[in-house]
Amino acid sequence: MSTRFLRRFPLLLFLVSATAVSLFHIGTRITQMPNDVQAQALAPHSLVEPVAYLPLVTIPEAPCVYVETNDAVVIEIESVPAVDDWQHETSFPGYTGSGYYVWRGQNYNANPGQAILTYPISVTKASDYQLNIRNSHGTNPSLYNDVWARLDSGPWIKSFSNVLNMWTYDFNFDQNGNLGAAVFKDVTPGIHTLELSARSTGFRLDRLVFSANGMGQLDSWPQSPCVVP
Ligand SMILES: [Ca+2]
Repeated sequence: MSTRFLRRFPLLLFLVSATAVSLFHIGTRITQMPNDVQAQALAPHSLVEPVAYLPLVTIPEAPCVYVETNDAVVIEIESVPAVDDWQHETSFPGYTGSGYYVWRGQNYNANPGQAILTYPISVTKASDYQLNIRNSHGTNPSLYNDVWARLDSGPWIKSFSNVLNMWTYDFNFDQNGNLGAAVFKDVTPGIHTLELSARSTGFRLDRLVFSANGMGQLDSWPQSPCVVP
């Protein structure tokens, strides 16, 4: 198509020019790819390999031990991680600390050792020690009212309260039908492991007091320090 011919038809000249400009722009856009895409296209493959990250290394904290002060170890139940169907709740008012644990799993009336909460403790005095767990339960004074407890891998003991629908330190052992205060005999100075395992659905545990000779328990007693031995 000669220039002379196009000059005779201005509209045709315009259309040919516009088409040429458009093709130039398309070509320009293709060469103006984002820098990262160009880099992948142009750079040696090894330069765009993802960085190989080292796995995160977490150093486990040494477990701390709750140390007796003034003949008692005081621990909020929720101080240790909840396991299994132990639930951290706050809906039943009057708890101490940041809440309480309630067992929401099945009853384990005949098979202790399920869903164990573990409390390492340290005492300085050789003595009998009484365990009082601040607890509550609903429904019936003598139903859904217990938990298993043991010290240092000893026998699991059914531990119960008959106080209905209020927080109480009433806490007793049922040792094959012999009912009495929850006392561990002849505890020696040093580190011990107190464990609780699930028994009754709906039984709430708030805080525990482990005290020499059953000296008592008060909400105002501060939590014992937890010290890495
Ligand atoms: Ca609590």
